[in-house]
Amino acid sequence: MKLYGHPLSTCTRKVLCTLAEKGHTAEFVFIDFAKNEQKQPAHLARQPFGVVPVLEDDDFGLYESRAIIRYLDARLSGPALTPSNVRERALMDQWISVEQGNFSGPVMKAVMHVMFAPMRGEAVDPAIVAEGKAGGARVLDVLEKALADCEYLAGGFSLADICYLPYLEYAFATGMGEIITERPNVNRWWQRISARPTWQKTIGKAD
Ligand SMILES: N[C@@H](CCC(=O)N[C@@H](CS)C(=O)NCC(=O)O)C(=O)O
Repeated sequence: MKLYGHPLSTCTRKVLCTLAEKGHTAEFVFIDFAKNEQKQPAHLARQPFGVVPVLEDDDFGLYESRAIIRYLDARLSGPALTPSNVRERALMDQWISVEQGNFSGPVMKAVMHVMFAPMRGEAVDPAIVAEGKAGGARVLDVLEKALADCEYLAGGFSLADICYLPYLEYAFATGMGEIITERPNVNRWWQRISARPTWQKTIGKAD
């Protein structure tokens, strides 16, 4: 298998973490954003929207990180990351949809602003940060209740937990960690899932 991606990309990280959880690796093909490689014809032939990641499994190509991690979980040996219980599986899908539809957008808008405004010689705009935090907090308020009496979002550790990890990591890295730490159940969940060796490996903090 080949994975086309960028090690700092949130969507690539979901796939790398899933591979690690399954106990597999893929050949990593670095797509250099600094050279705009994701918008070049060779990559557009794999991913017509000009983004990463892309998975190639022999003659089968697949893009969209959440589709890729579902494919990998079904395709590879290793621990199941999708609950067998039909209601837990439905909950997993619900939380992945909430991540995609409500959480990662506002959080990443603020994260990118904090990371890139100084590089453009611009001041960080507190209003953009506040908006991202408010959007993230709205979802974390809901997760706080959902995590009141369970360790993970959908039964055992699942693809749903993996989907939140990259965005929570960047929230901390850009000074927005309090939206996590001020919610005790969310904070315990974050501590639990981010300590996994597979996540530490994904972000380059462990072998
Ligand atoms: N919905 C897509 C989003 C992919 C995406 O936005 N990837 C970002 C990195 S996380 C990217 O390639 N950005 C480069 C660009 O927009 O030019 C997925 O889940 O795979």
